[in-house]
Amino acid sequence: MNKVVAYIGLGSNLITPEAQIATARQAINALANVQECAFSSLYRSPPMGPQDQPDYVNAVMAVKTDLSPMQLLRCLQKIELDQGRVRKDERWGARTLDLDILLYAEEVIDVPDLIVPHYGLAERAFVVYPLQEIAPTIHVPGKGAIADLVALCPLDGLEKIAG
Ligand code: A4P
Ligand code: MG
Repeated sequence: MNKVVAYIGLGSNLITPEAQIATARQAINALANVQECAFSSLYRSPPMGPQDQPDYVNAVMAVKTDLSPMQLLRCLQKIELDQGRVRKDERWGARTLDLDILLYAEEVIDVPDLIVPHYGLAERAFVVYPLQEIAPTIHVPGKGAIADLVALCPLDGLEKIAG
């Protein structure tokens, strides 16, 4: 299979989020058939959803891979579990690590376990701003050019973490 570029959204708001993101980055790089091409700055933002949880740290990573979208999803879910992710019933609750497939080449995927582009992509400042940082000319299938998505997306308290 040919390699494609996929974009992964990383998020954490528990147990030293910056360290969770760094560990996840290493774990993704350690996957067979996945190589990092770019990694955004880290961004901090207030929680979307329930407000009684800590601020989040988010980043976006571009990888080259010949894993299928579903194989990539299963690998990312294993990394989430390895880093102590506990799935709870509460929607949008606190988590040590959330790994979402934002984009997989130009593909549009809609199967029970996987929706690509990620369903919240265009509305989430903590996704579109870091995505634009590493892919300033990318086109999001069904949504538009990243510059247009950023222009329409309020910052909602998002700030780049220095350093
Ligand atoms: N799934 C479908 N499509 C995808 C995809 N493209 N990538 C399915 C990854 N998973 C995908 O995910 C639920 C199901 O989504 C999985 O079984 C998978 O097959 P999950 O990770 O178990 O649950 P979740 O992450 O709690 O649900 P959800 O709705 O994906 O949460 P979100 O949308 O990821 O939101 N605030 C800030 N500031 N920053 C954040 O990062 N994140 C969340 C979680 C809430 N508030 C936040 C942030
Ligand atoms: Mg998720």
